Amino acid sequence: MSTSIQLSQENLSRLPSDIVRPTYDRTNLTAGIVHVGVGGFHRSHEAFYTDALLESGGDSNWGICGVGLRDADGKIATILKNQDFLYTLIIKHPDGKIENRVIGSLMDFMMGCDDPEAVIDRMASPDTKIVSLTITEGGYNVDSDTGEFDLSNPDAQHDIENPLQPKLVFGFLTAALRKRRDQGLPAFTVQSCDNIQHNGNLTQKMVLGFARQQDPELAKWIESEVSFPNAMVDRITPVTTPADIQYLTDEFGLHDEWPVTCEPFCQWVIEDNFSDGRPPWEKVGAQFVPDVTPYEKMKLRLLNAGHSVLGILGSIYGHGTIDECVSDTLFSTYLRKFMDIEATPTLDEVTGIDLDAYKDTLIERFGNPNIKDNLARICLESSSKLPVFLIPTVKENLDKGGSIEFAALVLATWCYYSDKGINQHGDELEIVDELKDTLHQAAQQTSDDRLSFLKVKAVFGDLADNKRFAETYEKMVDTVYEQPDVSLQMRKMLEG
Ligand code: CS2
Repeated sequence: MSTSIQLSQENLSRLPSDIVRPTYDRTNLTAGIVHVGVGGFHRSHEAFYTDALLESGGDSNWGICGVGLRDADGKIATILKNQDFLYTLIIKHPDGKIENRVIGSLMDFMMGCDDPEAVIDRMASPDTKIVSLTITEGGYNVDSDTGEFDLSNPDAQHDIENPLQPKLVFGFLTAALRKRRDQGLPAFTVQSCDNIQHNGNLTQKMVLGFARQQDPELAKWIESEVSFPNAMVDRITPVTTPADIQYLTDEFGLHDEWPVTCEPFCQWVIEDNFSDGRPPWEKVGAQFVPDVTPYEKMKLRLLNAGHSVLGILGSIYGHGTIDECVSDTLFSTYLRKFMDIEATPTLDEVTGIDLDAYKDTLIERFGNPNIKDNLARICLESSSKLPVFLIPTVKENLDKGGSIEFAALVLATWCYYSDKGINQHGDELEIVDELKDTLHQAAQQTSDDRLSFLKVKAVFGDLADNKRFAETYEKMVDTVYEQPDVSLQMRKMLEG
């Protein structure tokens, strides 16, 4: 196609007819939601549900104002502004079918690091009913020793002293809630959309941990007035690639600088606990339940842990993406066995969900050949993920005498991965992890002390003190260091 159309509100009517686009009046939207952390996941999930709701005739008070708090968010801010906050969601089905939808629910974007007071005012505005967050597991500023708010973080100290110039999200929320209280306005809901067990409870704990240091009176008000609903969120959203951008240009002559790709599957299970109203997301497929616990446990321990199992073992073996792993029968059998004998026995019954069917669907989703979900994304920040996805399963199985071998091989392989930084063929791995250096140093001591990696308490807690686990892990470490072709050990375990 020779001429390309820049994605913008004005150009929406010029797009080819097979691109779905918002038909509701975007000029009339009010930001009832302020969202911190506008990455791919927010754009494939909450913004997608909210767009569907607006499209179905929903209340125009539920527009979304995005917020970036880090300098690095400047790029998305600029791109979205140039596109009138529109972007394309490229939904890729396993059979090759692709749905393209321009999403219109985002209506503004603000940078907290450029003008913190403007962001605080926006959150404090009576229009704002919900401040939602996707700040990743690491963004919650948890002290890994105590599980409390980490006061040793210099940014947290800065924020305690400078209430109107915060850097971390907790400072922004606290300052905005102070304004709401002082103006006699109801508190907004703080809604985590991160993939963490009891994400609402954790957010509440961290907000209160911060607020108590800065202003104990306000902390009391927050405790009694602000809702922090727990939720389980799910949609596989790989990192956008230049090929995704090119696809829109080649197929449709559409110029979108930052589209998002995702799978067709989408799930959002939310506890119905909102301080100042909420959108009726149930009209577009979200589920409201009294207790989200069984759903989130199921998702974290099967889907996310499953990803980590493939991510770590697949990286050392030399696979590149999740679909490549599951098309290798050895890997998909290993994954299923891990899910069946280690993860499933730790799960509670989930009303209306057949766990076997859920696992079948997971393997199908992972196998979607059009979602090239890179193992580097899966292994990103493993030190924050594994303590949530995998280690609790190991601990529960140790308590009740269950199987631990399948997970132990993954952790031993992670030690090798952190130590060597290469796969079995000698190719360098792209490791991005806040604790990369600590993990590397600990793993390097393995030849002197085979448990050195397992002794990183911030990640494993006291796992190294468990005799049964330590013995199994040591054996696995020996095997992987002797023979980094992990497929041999995987095969042995499946045959044994
Ligand atoms: C992945 C998740 O980050 C990871 O390791 O398991 O991002 C996963 O794709 C999402 O939670 C799916 O909902």
